[in-house]
Amino acid sequence: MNIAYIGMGSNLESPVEQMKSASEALLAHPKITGVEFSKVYNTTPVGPQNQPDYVNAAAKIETELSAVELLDALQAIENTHGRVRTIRWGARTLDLDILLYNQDTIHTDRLIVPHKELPNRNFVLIPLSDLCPTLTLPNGQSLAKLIANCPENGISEISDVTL
Ligand code: ROI
Repeated sequence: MNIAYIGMGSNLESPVEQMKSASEALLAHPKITGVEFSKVYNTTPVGPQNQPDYVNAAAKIETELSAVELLDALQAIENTHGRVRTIRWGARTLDLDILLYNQDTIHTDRLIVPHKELPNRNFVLIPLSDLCPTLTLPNGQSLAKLIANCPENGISEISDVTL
């Protein structure tokens, strides 16, 4: 069995509802089990500022899917949520990224794991820390140290929402 961490984000078309529906799709997937969710956060956009705030969270899952099969499964969920790939770093209805897959390092055309921007994004690091505060990356860096060194970006828990 493989353990993966997935980053979840939305800033269009009722982001909280998008995230809830994405979490239901993960829970319902026949080859994804042991699903746990982080807290849910409201976050300031990283990149272009002329877009709505995001809702972000993370999930820990167990799966027999390979990393690329998991990517296919996540993209299928994104597509049923009206995700349209337009401009780089633009607004999106739903983004599901593989952050970590076991302690594997993967570099293919379709997939880079751990996610390249992980160290720069507190909207990913903080939800990961909810799920596993002692987590380390394949290169040995600890989550705690990454969080300490990450650029500041607005993030606040949405305490009345759970996935
Ligand atoms: N900014 C925030 N706060 N949250 C995201 O999920 C997010 N996703 C992105 C970009 C556009 C880089 N900025 C983001 O892809």
